[in-house]
Order: sequence, then structure tokens, then C-alpha cells
Amino acid sequence: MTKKISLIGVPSDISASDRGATMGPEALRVAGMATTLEKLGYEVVDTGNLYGPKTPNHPPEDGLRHLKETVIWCQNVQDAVYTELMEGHFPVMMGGDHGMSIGSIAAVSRYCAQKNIPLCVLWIDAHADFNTPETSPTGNIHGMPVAVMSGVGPVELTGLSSVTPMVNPNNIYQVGIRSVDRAEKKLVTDSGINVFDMRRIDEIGMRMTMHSIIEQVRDKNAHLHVSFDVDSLDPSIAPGVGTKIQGGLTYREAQLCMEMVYDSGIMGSLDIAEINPALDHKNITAELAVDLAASLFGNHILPPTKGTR
Ligand code: 6HN
Ligand code: MN
Ligand code: MN
Ligand code: MN
Repeated sequence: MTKKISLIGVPSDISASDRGATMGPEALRVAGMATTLEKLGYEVVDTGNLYGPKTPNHPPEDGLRHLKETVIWCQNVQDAVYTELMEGHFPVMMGGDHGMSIGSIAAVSRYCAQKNIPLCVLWIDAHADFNTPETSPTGNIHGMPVAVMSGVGPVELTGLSSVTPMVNPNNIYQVGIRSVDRAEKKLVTDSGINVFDMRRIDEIGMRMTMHSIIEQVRDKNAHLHVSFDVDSLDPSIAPGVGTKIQGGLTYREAQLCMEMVYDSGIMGSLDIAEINPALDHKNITAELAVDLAASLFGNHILPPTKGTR
């Protein structure tokens, strides 16, 4: 992993129901994102915030809210992320609602095509985010990025990258899932994405879950893009999110997940999405996200002991 990290603020709530994720990047800064990573030995540059249209709060049109504005945001994200990747920097997108990942994954898909390496995505989320305008109960585009990157959805979004689909659905791994809308279920099952939902994690544990995912990504010699939706965490420890679903990842499950990703050495880019300070208490959700980001970047309790892991 490169030692140069570029923080990119994406202050947008354009594709969510609740207003407030616009404040997510600043909450992560206040929680010490840059200094935490610097202490782990990285060279960190905070590139500041991207700009995009204000949230108009319109109702959905043809099953989509704020499509035009979301496209502009995602284009801006794509440009910024692609530039950082091509400079050899590790981009960390500080969201912002999860719609921004359409832009970041568009960029990573182009980068991987350019370097001729496969792309895998680890999607850590309470939600499958596989809705389409036809299946979505809300029209909110943050419920659609996994469908979009798999090539399913409005062409304004699926066509944002020159690579289509942006990711082969077989290369998408979901962890933490416990809320899938009725009509979304069939799409998820038919798509071929790999879903480790909460029941499966209960049954086999986080260790086996991550072991299985990491082995597969390693076999594919892929770039791993990690998209961390903070609502994957249990709302009792991460209340600052718009779409809270009970039964989420515990602190220790999430931390082990992050530690194993770091040990694998395969992560190449990261989104931290859905922090909504308007719904948080004393910034604890952003502080938790920074703590888990530290684990993702190597903040071990002790270095792994040879032969025991
Ligand atoms: N997120 N499945 C719901 C919808 O409106 O499509 C919730 C989506 C939440 C999206 O948290 O990134
Ligand atoms: Mn440089
Ligand atoms: Mn999400
Ligand atoms: Mn979610």
C-alpha cells in the first residue's frame, strides 16, 4: 500500500432522504482523521472538499430523486479520485451520503482498466444498495450504487465510467447486510454478488467471513476498493446515520474486519459514507469511524504473531 493518503471531502446529501450528511467530512476532520493516519506513519494530504449542487429536496421523478444533481456530484468525485489514483496516492473519500460511491467506483474502474488489474469491491453496509428506479421504495439514489456499478440502473449513472459494468458483480462482496427491500431481493439474488448478511456472520463469524473474502480477492490479484457505510455498525454505537437498522456489527466485529483487510495488504481505495452529524451525539459516530479507519490502516493492538493467524 502506498504511504501517501489523499483525503477527499464529499459534503453531499443529494441522494439521501435525511439532510445532514453534508457535514460528514467536517465531522471526520474534527474527529482527527488526518492526524490519526499521520501517527501511523502515512503522509496525509487533506485535499479539501469537492463542490456540487445544493440539495433541492424535490420528490422523485420516474423513481429517481435528484438524478441531475447526483450525476454532477458523482462526476466531480470521479475526476478527483481518478487524479489521485493516477498520481499514486491512496484516496479516502469522506462522505457524504453513499451515492458518492458511484463516482469513486467509476474512477477506480477506469484506473484498474488502465493498469489492467481486476477490481473487487468490499461493501460494508446494513443495506444491499441494489435498488433500481423500478424497485426503490424511496427513489433515493444512495440505495442504488451497487446496482449501478453492476451495470443495472439509469444510463446517466451506469455510463459515468468508460468501463461498463464498472465492476463484475462476482467481484462484489457485501458484509453486514440486514435490510433489503422486497423487490430488491430478487435483483440481489439474481446479480451474482457475494452477500455475507448478518445471519451468515452470526453463523460463521467475522473471521471466517473476512478470510473467505480476502482469499478470493487475493486469487483474483485485484485492487480492493472498500466502501464503508457507517450504518453497517449497530446503531447503539453509531447513531449518527440516517437509515438505522438494528442488529448491526459490534465494535469488535467491525474492528476485526478492518484489521484483517489491513493485514491482507490488498486495499487500494476507501469510501467512508453516511455519517450524519445532525443525528449524532457529540460526534461519537465520526470518532468511531476514525478509530476503525485507523485499524484499516494498520493500527494493530500488537503486530500479528507468526503462525497464529
Ligand atoms: N444507504 N433501501 C432503502 C432505499 O431507500 O433504497 C435505504 C437505502 C439506504 C442507503 O444507507 O446507503
Ligand atoms: Mn504526490
Ligand atoms: Mn449504503
Ligand atoms: Mn446503508
